[in-house]
Amino acid sequence: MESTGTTPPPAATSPREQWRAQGYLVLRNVLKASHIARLRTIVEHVYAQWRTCPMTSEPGDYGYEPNAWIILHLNHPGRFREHPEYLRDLLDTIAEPVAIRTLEQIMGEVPLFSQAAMFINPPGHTRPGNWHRDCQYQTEGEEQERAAVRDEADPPREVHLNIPLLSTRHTWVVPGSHLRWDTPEERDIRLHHSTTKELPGAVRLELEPGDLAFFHVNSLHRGTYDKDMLRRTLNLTYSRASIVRPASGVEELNRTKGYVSTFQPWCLKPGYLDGVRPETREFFERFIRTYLDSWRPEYLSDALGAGRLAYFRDF
Ligand SMILES: O=C(O)CCC(=O)C(=O)O
Repeated sequence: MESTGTTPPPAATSPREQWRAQGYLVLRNVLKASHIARLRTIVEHVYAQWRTCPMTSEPGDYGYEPNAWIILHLNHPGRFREHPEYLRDLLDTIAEPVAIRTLEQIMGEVPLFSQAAMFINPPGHTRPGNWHRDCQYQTEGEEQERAAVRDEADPPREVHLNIPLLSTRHTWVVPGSHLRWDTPEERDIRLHHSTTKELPGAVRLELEPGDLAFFHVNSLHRGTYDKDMLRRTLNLTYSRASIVRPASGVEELNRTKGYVSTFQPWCLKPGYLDGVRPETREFFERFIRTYLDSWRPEYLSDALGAGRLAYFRDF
C-alpha cells in the first residue's frame, strides 16, 4: 500500500480486525493464474459485445463512449449468447468460496449478491474519478448521509470486492473513514475538489491479478481511470442478507434509465444457473428469492425506450 499521509495504518492482527479498523482488506494470491486468464477471456468477450450496444440499450446510459469507465451487469445473459459457459464461470467467480467466507466474517451474516460490474480504462479520455462515500448517492442531505455513515458502519451494509485482472494502482481508500464522519478538510475536498485534491492519509491499493480487495462502500474512496493504462477490474457488490434494496417502481426505473442495481429480471431466464457449482446456485437462488417480487413487468414502461426494454425483457 502506498500512503499519502504521515500516519501509517496501525498494524492489524487478523483480517477481521483489519477490516474493522481500516474498512478495507486485501487478500493476496487467492485466485490462480489459470482462473485469471479465463476471466480475461470472458471479460474481453463482454467488452467486445458491450462495445456494439447502443447507449440507449444500456441501463443508466452506461454504454460505450470515449468517457466510459464502467460496464454494468456483467452477468446479463445477453452478453453470452454464443458462450453460455462464460456466464457459468463468471457466476462461479462471484460466489467464490474464499470471497464469500470473508464477506461472512466481515458482515457477521450471510452476504447477498447485489451487482457485478467491471472498471475499464476509458477509450478516449482519462477520468480522474471523485472522492466519495457511496451513501452520498443514496441519501438526501447531510443529516441522512451522516446517519447512513453511522448506521451502516459496522457491520457494513454493503461491501465492494475488486478483483483485478491486471496490475492496478487505481483505487484509493482513507483507512478508518467508514467509522466516522468527514473532517472539515475531507468534507471540503469531497464536496468541492473531489477530483483535484488528495485526501490526507489515503492509501493507494497496489493490486495484482489473483488478489481480492474488499472495501467498505461508505469509506472515503476514489477510483482513477487512465485512458492509456489498460484496466480490467471486476467490481462486485454484496449486501448483508438482512438489508435489501429492491427497485421501488416505475418512477425510479424511469428516473434512473433502468439502473437500479438489484433490478436483474434476467436471472429468471430458464437455465440461467445451469452448470454452476452447487454453492453458486444456492448463492444466486437467495438473490432471486429476495428480489423476485421487485422484478415486476409493470415496472418497465415505454419511457425506457425500445433498447432498454429489450435489455430487460429479451435475454
Ligand atoms: O476501484 C475503483 O475504481 C474505485 C471504485 C469506486 O469508486 C466504487 O466502487 O464506488
